[in-house]
Amino acid sequence: MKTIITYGTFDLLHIGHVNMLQRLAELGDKLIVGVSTDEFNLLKGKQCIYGYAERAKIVAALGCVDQVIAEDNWAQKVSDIQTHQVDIFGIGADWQGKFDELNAYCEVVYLPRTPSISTTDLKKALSQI
Ligand code: C2G
Repeated sequence: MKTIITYGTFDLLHIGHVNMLQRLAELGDKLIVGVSTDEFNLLKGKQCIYGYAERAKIVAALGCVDQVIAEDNWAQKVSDIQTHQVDIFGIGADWQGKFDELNAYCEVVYLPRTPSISTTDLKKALSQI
């Protein structure tokens, strides 16, 4: 059983998020997603439209996602990798190099983002309707 883990805010879930999660799911048998809590998002400087409960439920509803956990700090990744016996940590290439230290615990992959879509752009477009 090959287990993959990733993390993110996933606010206003869009095709970029879905493409990433599906690509990561294809790397193994089980995909675990750490969804950032509202408190952690404040630390990340992100103001979400949906609260944690809704974002977690939406991500959990995706067929490619097997388990959702809360992400409430930067440092939890190592213990999550150990607790869940993770084989691969994956995330978008916008984070390229930022999590290389996790190579000590599992394989680390950075996958290309989907171009021309972001939650920030969606918010701007919605505000102009
Ligand atoms: N993503 C993507 N293409 C986009 C937008 C996002 O592939 N057009 C990917 C990001 O690269 C990331 C995932 O979707 O892997 C979630 O993106 P965000 O919700 O923006 O999460 P982020 O703020 O990057 O949080 O500890 C890690 C952080 O929690 C990551």
